[in-house]
Amino acid sequence: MPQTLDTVVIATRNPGKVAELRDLLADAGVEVVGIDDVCPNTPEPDEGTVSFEANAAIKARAYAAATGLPCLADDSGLEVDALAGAPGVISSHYAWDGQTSGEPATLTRAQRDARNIERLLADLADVPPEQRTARFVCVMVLAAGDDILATARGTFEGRIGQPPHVPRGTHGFGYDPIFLVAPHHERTSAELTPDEKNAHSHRGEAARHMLGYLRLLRTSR
Ligand code: ITT
Repeated sequence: MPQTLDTVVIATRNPGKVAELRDLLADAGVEVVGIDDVCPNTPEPDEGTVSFEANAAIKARAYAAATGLPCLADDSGLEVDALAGAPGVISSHYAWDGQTSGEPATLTRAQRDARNIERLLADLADVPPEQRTARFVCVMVLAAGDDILATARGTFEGRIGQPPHVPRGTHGFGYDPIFLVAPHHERTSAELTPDEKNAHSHRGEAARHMLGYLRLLRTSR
């Protein structure tokens, strides 16, 4: 028998993401719960390095199996054209070439972000502004049991700035302080308010598509 979509588990331990998605999905009449609310001891599944879609599907299926509830997972990262799409799926551990084992265990999230930014700026040191085009990508996958019910993708276009003009801005996380938002490339995404970023970002776009799929799926069940 198909599961109802009255409650959806968000496959993240990041309370900020749960709150953000709870707001975005409220309009679909879905109750959104964090993985820690239903299954606090669920181990994190190993992600691969193939694609955002594959990683999000791995997480969504693993948590759907662990909780017995429909589960929504996201995977995201930064693609830089001059680096053939890198850092891509290894965005969160780019400074260590994607090797989580190479990262010192004592690093805070902010320190890890700073090391990734330093590495990316060094890799792009000789690349002129017009060739520094990049985009954030977010893929969300909704799974029930082993079935993938929906996949949604969002992108956020920009350019990687050059020192000493970047890093700058205090909002956001990750590569935001060096990402100059298209089309004007005047502000970094760390200089956008959270509402401005949500309105334009890869995660906001993917969430809005997913909201549409959830509404459709709920009316067809
Ligand atoms: P969880 O898996 O615990 O949710 P994470 O840090 O791995 O957190 P993501 O998979 O969503 O988060 O993103 C992977 C990396 O891509 C992230 O660590 C950042 O370096 C970068 N990234 C993704 N979205 C970003 C954004 O909106 N702004 C800046 N950097 C971002």
